[in-house]
Amino acid sequence: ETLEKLRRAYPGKICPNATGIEVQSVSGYSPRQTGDVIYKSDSVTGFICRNQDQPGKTCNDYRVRFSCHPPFCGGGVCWTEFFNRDDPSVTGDWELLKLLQRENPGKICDHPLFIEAVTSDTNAPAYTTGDTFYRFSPSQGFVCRRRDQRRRFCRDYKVRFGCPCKY
Ligand SMILES: [Ca+2]
Repeated sequence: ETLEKLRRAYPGKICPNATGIEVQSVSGYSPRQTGDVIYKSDSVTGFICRNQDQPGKTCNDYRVRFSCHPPFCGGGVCWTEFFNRDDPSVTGDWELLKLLQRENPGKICDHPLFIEAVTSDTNAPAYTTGDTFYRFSPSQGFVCRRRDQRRRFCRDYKVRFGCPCKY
């Protein structure tokens, strides 16, 4: 349950700088109660239990959660609608934050905290398509360039941004 993989599996659900981690086996026991030898458990890496560290058994199945600072905490993140300003027919799919802000005045905050990108036709998360992304960040937006792909083509994506709700 590393943060890297959890962020990919749950885009926008974990704050950028978590302050703490809490771990439980799926049956509700702490790692101390299960007796497993834990390889890593912190708010930077996440959680790792390796079978190779357990004498004569395998790791329990664990779930984790993280503590976050405001505005993430307390429902302070509000998502915009999805935007789809470009299609990948020329150089690629360009969904840059600056262009989207200019073309949709008042609809996106100045400094989004999160970005989510999905395919426009099937709503598949961008990280599942196998495309390589030139830009994919809440501060810059999203770009898929055809030249970066082995097959020289990108799927068409739409994006939305997570903003502090007070906006
Ligand atoms: Ca698009």
